[in-house]
Formats: sequence, C-alpha cells, structure tokens
Amino acid sequence: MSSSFVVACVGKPSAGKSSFLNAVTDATAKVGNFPFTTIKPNQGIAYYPVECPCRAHGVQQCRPRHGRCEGGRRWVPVQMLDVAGLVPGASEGRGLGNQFLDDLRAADVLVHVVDASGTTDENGKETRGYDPIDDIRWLRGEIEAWIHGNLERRWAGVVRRHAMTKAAPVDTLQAQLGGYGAGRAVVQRAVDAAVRRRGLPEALDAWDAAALRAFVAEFVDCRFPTVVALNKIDMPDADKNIAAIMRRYRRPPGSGSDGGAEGPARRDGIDERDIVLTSAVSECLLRKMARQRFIRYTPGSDDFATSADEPSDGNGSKEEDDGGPLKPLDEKTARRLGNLRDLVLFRYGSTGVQDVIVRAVETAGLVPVFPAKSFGRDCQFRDCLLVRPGTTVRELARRLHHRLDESYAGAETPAGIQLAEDDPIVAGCNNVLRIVTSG
Ligand SMILES: Nc1nc2c(ncn2[C@@H]2O[C@H](COP(=O)(O)OP(=O)(O)O)[C@@H](O)[C@H]2O)c(=O)[nH]1
Ligand SMILES: [Mg+2]
Repeated sequence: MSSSFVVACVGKPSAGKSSFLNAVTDATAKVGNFPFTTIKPNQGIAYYPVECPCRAHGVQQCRPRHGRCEGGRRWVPVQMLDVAGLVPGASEGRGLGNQFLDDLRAADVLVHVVDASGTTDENGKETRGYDPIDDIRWLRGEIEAWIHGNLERRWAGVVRRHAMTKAAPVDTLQAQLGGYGAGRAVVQRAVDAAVRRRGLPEALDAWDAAALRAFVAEFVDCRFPTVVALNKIDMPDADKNIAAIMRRYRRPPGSGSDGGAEGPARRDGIDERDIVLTSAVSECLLRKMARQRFIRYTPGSDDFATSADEPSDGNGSKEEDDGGPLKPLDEKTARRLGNLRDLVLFRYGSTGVQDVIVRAVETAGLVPVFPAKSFGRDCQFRDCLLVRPGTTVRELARRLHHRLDESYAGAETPAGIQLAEDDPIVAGCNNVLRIVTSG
C-alpha cells in the first residue's frame, strides 16, 4: 500500500524552497516509517496532525504502522517534493522548462514558496524592493501557459474528432488532460466551473480562443490547488509586502465558504485562506537547537524554552521529557534566538511551516481514513490514509490491499452501520470503518 498524496514545493530560485523542505521534513525519518517506497534526494516526509480515534475506542497502546501517535494526536506522513529549476519562461522551454513542469504531474497540491522580503528578483538574484505579488501571478501564469499551449496546438483536431465520436465533452477533455495527472472528477469540476462561473457554452465546438483560456484557468484551479508560503517574514521589508498581498487576495464579502463553482473566480487561483506566513530559516534553527539540546521546542508552537527558563536541579523539565537538562546557550546564540522569538514567534504565533502542511491537506479536501480490523478488544488503527474527496468505500478497500478487494463483503462503522460500496468517505461520518471480508 502506498500513499499517493504528494505536496510539491515550487517557486523561483532562492525563494526558500530547500529551507522550507528542511524545516518541515523529518530528516531523521527512518526507512520504513513512511508508506512511500523510495525517497529521492529532493523528497522528504512531513506530517499532518489529526485526532486519532484510538482514545475514543479505548486502545491501550496505539501502534501506527507509519508516522506516530502522541497523546491521541496522529501524525500522518505526507510526501514532499522539492521542485527546483523553475524560472520565468519555463513554459516556453527556458531553464529546465518542460522537465520542471513535468515534475508537477506527480503533485496533488502545490506549495508556492514566495520571498516576501522583496530582496530577490524574478530570477532569484539579490535586489531590493521587488514586489512578491509578481511571483504569485507569474507561477500561475506559467502553469496556465504550459497547459494552454499544449491544448491549443491540438485544439482544432480535438474538436473535429469530438464531433465525430459524439463523446461527452468531459471525456474528450479528459483524454487531453489526463497527462497532467487529472482524473475524470477533476476535469468534470473544471467543466462545471467554466460553464457556471464563466458562462462557457457546453458544446466544445462553440468554444472560441477566449473560452479555451477561461477553461484552462478553471482547470488549473481544480488540478493544482495551491498554498502560498509567504516566506522570510523575519526580514525587514516583509511587513509591508504582506499587507499588500493580503489586501489583494482578500475574499470578497459574501463569497461562499468553500469558493465553490458558483462564486466569483479567485484572483490568480488563490484567496487569503491559502496564504500562510512562514520563516523557514527560523524553523530550521529551532529544530537544530532542539536536536542539540540547547532548547526545548515543539515544531509548530509559539515559543521555546532554554536552560535559563528551567529550574537548575536538572529535572524541572515538563511533559514527555527525553534526555535530561538543557545545555546553556552562548551569548551570541541566545541573542539570535531572542530576536527570532520577537520577530517571528511573538508576532506571528509560529514559524508557520507546520501550518502550511495542514493547509495543503485541507485545501485539497483530503479525508483522513482509519480502517480497523475489528472494533473489539484488540482494536488497532494501524493505518491512516489521506484520501481524495469523493473516494468511495470500495475504492478505499481496493487501495488498502488487493486481498481486501478480492474478498470484499461489506463495510461498517463502529456503531454497526452498514456502508454501501459507493458511499463516499466523509470525515466525522464514516471515516472510521471496518472492511468485512468473506472467508
Ligand atoms: N531571512 C530568511 N532567509 C531565508 C528564509 N528561508 C530561506 N532563506 C534564505 O534564502 C536563501 C535561499 O534559500 P533556499 O532554501 O536555498 O532557496 P531555494 O533556491 O528556493 O531552494 C538562503 O540564503 C536561505 O538561508 C527565511 O525564512 N528567512
Ligand atoms: Mg533549493
């Protein structure tokens, strides 16, 4: 069984992609502690925290096959990809060009790492006063240009064949867009949005050039949900850039809660909920200092403790403590950490990197599913899968194991409610379940 959910970090050179990946991934993850078969140099494992059902089910000791469970909080592994080499003009073959773009096919969600300090230009060269909004618009434009370019080149032929086959528009489009890793459901959502929101005619042969562009914009929205990590918030000019970005992407009042197909199109495919403020280098430093036992720090939290904060008897440490007293900090490092606390933790509540993972999973609408062999005394939730919205009970069984699929006899919730094969899995409803097999 493998998790196929992939978060890809993208952005111009020097935005902080590698730093972000270092900050958020668990470099010490042991092989076998994640469900992904191979981890390449530009990949890593991050964790999505979710409430584990082990407590509610009286599980004495929760033993996840992958990730970990701490105090009833389950940390589910998520695969991260560092997609380097994107430069302006990539869709026309500049830089690594299409090779870079091809990497995106594996991604379910993009994390666009943006340098909010304005100290790097569009090519990643040092500068001052660069407007990071240009980066947000550029990435989106680059992806649209790539897909639109490929589609437009073939469009006349596509429409001609479509007229002969009398296929549904969604099927014709999916045949063209499947290469971007888009399933039928994604293409259907894009078509619905294009028709409802942008008023496109339903018949493909009535699409003019503007209609094709509008459809591609909707398709990119559906296929590449994007979280913007506004990085380098610790730097001086970040503040005013952040304010301008938040103004630009503020949700119009009265827009629905989920940005569904009825509401107005979002600017550049994002709105303020998709923006997370981060300081990747701060998180890297905090984790490193914690590893070396200079500080106590839980990733994602709003503060840390040094030896000066703890009683000197050496066992004043709280909670699940591990390796004894903290080492004292030298003056320079103490000052550096003090600055970090003032500029990042106190101002923004955290370094933000962990929030990006949460937002990425949520923006993709993923549902955590906990299949159990039994809900009796030996109940265990060894697996937690993040599945795409709309995944049915039967599809889950197929994904879990081919044997579960072959001998599938039904599924039920802990309350004994029988689930239908084509019931979609919904969080808080039927995402804790047991697959019943025959024989
Ligand atoms: N001040 C500050 N610098 C950062 C931050 N994240 C990355 N950097 C710096 O930006 C530069 C480029 O970072 P890197 O991760 O290599 O960017 P990449 O080219 O996108 O992978 C390095 O000098 C990093 O130390 C941050 O949050 N704050
Ligand atoms: Mg890099």
